[in-house]
Amino acid sequence: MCSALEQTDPQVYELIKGEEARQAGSIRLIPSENYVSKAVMEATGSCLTNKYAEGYPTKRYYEGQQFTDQIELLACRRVMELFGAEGANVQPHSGSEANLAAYGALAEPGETIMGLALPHGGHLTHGWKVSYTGKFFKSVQYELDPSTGRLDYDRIEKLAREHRPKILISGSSAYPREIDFAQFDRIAKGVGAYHLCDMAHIAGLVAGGVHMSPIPYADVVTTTTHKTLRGPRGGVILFKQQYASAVNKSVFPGLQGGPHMHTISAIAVALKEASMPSFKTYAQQIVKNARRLAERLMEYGFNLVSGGTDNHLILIELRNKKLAGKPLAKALDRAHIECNYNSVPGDTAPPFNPSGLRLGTPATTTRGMKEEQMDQVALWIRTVAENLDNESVIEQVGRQVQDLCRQFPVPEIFAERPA
Ligand code: DSN
Repeated sequence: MCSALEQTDPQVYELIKGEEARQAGSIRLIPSENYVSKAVMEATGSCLTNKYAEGYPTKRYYEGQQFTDQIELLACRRVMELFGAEGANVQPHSGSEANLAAYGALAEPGETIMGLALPHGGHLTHGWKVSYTGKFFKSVQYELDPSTGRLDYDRIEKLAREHRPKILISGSSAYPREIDFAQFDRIAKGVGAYHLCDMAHIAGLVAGGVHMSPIPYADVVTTTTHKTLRGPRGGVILFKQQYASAVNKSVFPGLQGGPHMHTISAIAVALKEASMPSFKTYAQQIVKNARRLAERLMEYGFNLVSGGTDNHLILIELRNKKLAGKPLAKALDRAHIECNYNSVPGDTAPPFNPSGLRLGTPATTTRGMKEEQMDQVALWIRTVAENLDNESVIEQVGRQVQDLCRQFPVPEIFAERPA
C-alpha cells in the first residue's frame, strides 16, 4: 500500500527514501548531527504543524490553545528540571535565533560582545564578521592558545579588561576540551559583563553528567536541541529568573512570530528521553568512543588540535599529512563516512578548503557502536587518507562500512538496508 506522501508526491517520497537509505548505510561522524527516536519523529510530524500559537501559554494571539499551552509548559518544565535552570524559553527556531534573541535581551545594538573566533572553534553567531551578530554588535573575538590549542583564561581575561564587553560568550562549535564555565563567569563578573553560554554542542553531555554544567555560572544559556541532546532541530534559552521578561520579549515579539509547536512537542519528548538513566550511559559512551577514536588516530600519526579530546568531538589538523580537509572529507563520503572539513586554529588555508577535519561520536554511539568499532573507523580513515586517488580502495572501504552499518542499524529508520 502506498503512503500518502508516495501517492501525492512520488518525487519527494523517493528523495526522502533515498536519504533514509543514505543515513542507514553511512557512518555519521558529524559531531552536530544525531538520529532521533521514532517517538521524537512522530511528534515532529504531528498535527501540531497546523497550529499558530503566537505569544506565550495563556497569553496567545490566536484561540484554540487548549493543548498547545500544555505542551509548551511541559517542555519548559522538563528542560528546567533536566538542567536545573530557573527559567526557560523553548520557542527559538534554531540555535542561531536563540543566540540573537539572547544578545538582544542583554545588550543594545552597537554594544560589545566577546566570543570565540570561528577559526578557533567558535560559532558564526558568536560575533564572527560575516554574521549579523558581528555587524549589529561591536565584536571582539578571543582565540585559543596557539601552543596548546586550548582556551587560555588569562588571555581571555586580559582581552575582556581591555574591551569591557557587555556580554562575554562561552561555548563553541569545534573545541574538543572541557570548558571551565566558572572561569568565564569570574572573568565576566570582573568586567561587569553578562555571561552567556552557548552549550549547543555539549547539551547532551551536560544532561548526562559528563561535562561541567554552565547553569550555575551563566546568566543566560542557549542551546540547540538536536546535537548530543538528540532531539528535533530547534533552540532553547535557559536563564536566571531576573532575565525572564527580557529574554521572553526578545524571542517574541522581538525576533520571531509563531513558535513551531510540532518541534516544541518533539523537544518535550526528547527531554523525557534525556532524563532517563539510559541517557547517562549514552553520554558516557559518547565520550569513551571519542577518546578511543582520538587515541587510534594519533597512533596513526594524525595531529589532533589540543592533542586529544575530553568531549564528543575531535579536530584533526592535516598539515603534517600534506592533505587538505575538503578532498579528504569528500573521499570519506565516497566511502560512506560522513564528516566535515573545518578550519583549525592558525589556519592559513581558505575556509572553503581548510586544513582540518571535524569528527564526533554522538551519532555512532546512538547506533550502539563502542570502542571496538571506533578502532575500525580510525583504520578506515587512515586507509582513505593514504589512498585519496585510489577509487578501488575507497570503494572497498565503503563496502566494509556498509557491512558494519548493517550490524548497527539506525534506530527507528525503516529504510531498506543498504544492499
Ligand atoms: N553549530 C554548527 C555545527 O557545529 O555544525 C552548525 O551551525
